[in-house]
This record gives sequence, C-alpha cells and structure tokens, in this order.
Amino acid sequence: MAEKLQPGKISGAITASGSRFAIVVSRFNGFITERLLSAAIDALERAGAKTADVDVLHVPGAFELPLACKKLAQTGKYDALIAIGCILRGETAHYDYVCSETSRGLQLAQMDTGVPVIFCVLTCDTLEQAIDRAGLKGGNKGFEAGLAAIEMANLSRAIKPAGKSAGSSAKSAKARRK
Ligand code: INI
Repeated sequence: MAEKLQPGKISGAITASGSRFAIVVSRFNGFITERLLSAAIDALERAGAKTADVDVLHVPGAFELPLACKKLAQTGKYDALIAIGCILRGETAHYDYVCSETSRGLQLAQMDTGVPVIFCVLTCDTLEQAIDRAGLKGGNKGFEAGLAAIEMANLSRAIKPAGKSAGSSAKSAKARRK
C-alpha cells in the first residue's frame, strides 16, 4: 500500500522570547482600545516577552494606524506589529470610509514591508458589541492579537526568502540589532 503522505510542516511557535513587537493604539474610543492594549500586552508577557521587547505608540484614530505601522515596520526593529483600534458606526458614511481605508492601509503596510501587522481593529455597530469583544462575552480580541503577533513573528522567520541564508532575514529584529 502506498505510504500515507506526510506533508512538511512550517509552524510559528507561541513563544515571544527573541522577538520584538510594537503596538500601535488608536486614542479614539480609548475606553475600548486601552482594554485591547492591556490584553495584547498580557499575551506577550505570558509568552515570555520582556519590557524592552515591546514598544507602544498612540495615534489619534484608526485612520492613522496604517502610516504609523508602515513607518515602524520600515525601521527594521520589529518582528511583528499589532494595530489596535475601535470604529463605531455613526449616522453617516464616515464609518465605512474609516473602516475600509484602515483595513486596506494595514494590509498594504504588511505587504509592502514584509513585517506582519496584526489587525486588532474592532468594527462594530454599537458600543455594546465593542465592549463584548474587549473583555466581556466575546473574550478579548487584544489577547488574540497578541498570540497572532507572536505566531506570525516566528512563522515569518521560519520562511526564508529565496537566496537568503539564515543569517540575514531569518534573524529576529532583536538579533539583527546586536
Ligand atoms: N476613529 C476611530 O478610531 N474610530 C471611530 O469610530 C471613528 N469615527 O467614528 O469617526 C474615528 N474617526 C477618526 C479617524 O480615525 C481619524 O482619526 C480622523 O478622521 C483624522 O484623520
């Protein structure tokens, strides 16, 4: 009988030690975003991140998250970024513009730089929906974002671009600075 196919597995470990992270937080709807931030930091800390491994930067609103993330990614100092925001639907189309440009901009930031940018931007119809996702019924999306950042930091290091040895891009941002 033919041997069962055993595909090679590439996985990102859930350990934060050896990686550097930046968290960009929107001040708009800070009641929610600060709760998401606390949970993201909690996830990084539980996975072994130290104070020196995590930087936090605030921006006015979700719309400003993409540029700040792109600039931070371009510094080469970070293995993964987390963008935290909360966009609540109002009476006009403003919500739709902020949602679409924020998500598009964050995707572009990670695709342009190759640094993972975790999307921790709540897009909710009501404040109650946001509260549920920032520590109540829906858990805390900040914690999930912290875990995703850790996994993507490790996974990105495990996938080496063609022609590059383990020496350059495969090193963590922390190791590159040494
Ligand atoms: N910014 C948010 O982060 N959440 C919102 O719900 C929001 N609403 O609803 O207006 C919001 N607007 C501000 C926007 O992100 C920019 O900061 C502003 O337009 C300046 O560029």
